[in-house]
Amino acid sequence: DDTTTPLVPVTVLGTGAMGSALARTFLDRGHAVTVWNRTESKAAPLLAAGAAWRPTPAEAAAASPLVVVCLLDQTAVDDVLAAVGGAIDRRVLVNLTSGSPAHARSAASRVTGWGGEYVDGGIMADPSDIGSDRARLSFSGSRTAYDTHEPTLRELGTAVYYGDDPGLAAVEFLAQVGAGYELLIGLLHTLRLVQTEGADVAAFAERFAQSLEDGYPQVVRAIGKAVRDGDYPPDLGPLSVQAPLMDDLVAHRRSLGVDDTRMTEVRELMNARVAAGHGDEGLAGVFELLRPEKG
Ligand code: FVH
Repeated sequence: DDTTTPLVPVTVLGTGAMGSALARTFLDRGHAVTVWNRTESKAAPLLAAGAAWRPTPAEAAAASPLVVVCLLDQTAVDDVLAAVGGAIDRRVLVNLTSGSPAHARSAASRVTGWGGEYVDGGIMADPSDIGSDRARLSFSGSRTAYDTHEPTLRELGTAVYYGDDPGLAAVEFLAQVGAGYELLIGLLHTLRLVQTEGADVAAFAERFAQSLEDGYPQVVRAIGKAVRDGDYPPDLGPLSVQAPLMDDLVAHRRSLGVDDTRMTEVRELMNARVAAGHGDEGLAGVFELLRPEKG
């Protein structure tokens, strides 16, 4: 019926794996889509699917009120922003390229300097997830621009807006991905231990995955609240009980020749907290010893 608001025309700058998935999703939802890519041939499938081509970033940006940028890295974004320049005037630029909070803030000031509005975003998904709720997107920056285009951006996956500071989406992305790698490097070292002891690494990984589903979520939530409040009740038990276990964990890895860097770090932090009189508190209290120091 003609009461529905007309779909926003969208320009996508960068049609690599992810940029193509974004453009195709907008096409599938019925938007008029304009694309530009440094290598024109890579945009061919999208043109065949109905997207319009513009030969320069500026002309492509001028074609739509909503301009989505998805390029390899921050250097690419800087190159393309320079080529867009004043063409972004009175338009919204949504940057979905992975990058640092500082870069998001500098890109935001460039875009607003040209009369545009800037929204930064992080995509936690593979290109094949785009268009489904398996794709998780974080956004930050101009609240009015986000509110205006939220319906369109939500077509890409589940979207969360973190606030006016354009750097907040990158903070969330780097924290989520960073916590994941901190966990997974520890898992990889532990799989080396499991294999060295002659056990089945895949079976162990299956059991560990189960324990991540069962026990860890409430520990993660409890630690978040404890750090927020600066109050550290026992979490995986009191530190006085946890700390002695560390000697076994470190010794076992050392006996197998398995890396014990992180386990030794945990032991030293726990022992320091116990020595400072916090043995009746939880592991979360180790937060007080981590750089940068508070205050
Ligand atoms: N792909 C994924 O699974 C991950 C999931 C999480 C989020 N990332 C981020 O998405 C950004 C783009 O990643 P991508 O997978 O699309 O990367 P490519 O397929 O390699 O496409 C890169 C595009 O960037 C263009 N490009 C590179 N350098 C420049 C430049 N100096 N000037 C202009 N464009 C440039 C490249 O153009 P071309 O090589 O086709 O000419 C592609 O369009 C990324 O931030 C991931 O961290 C994806």
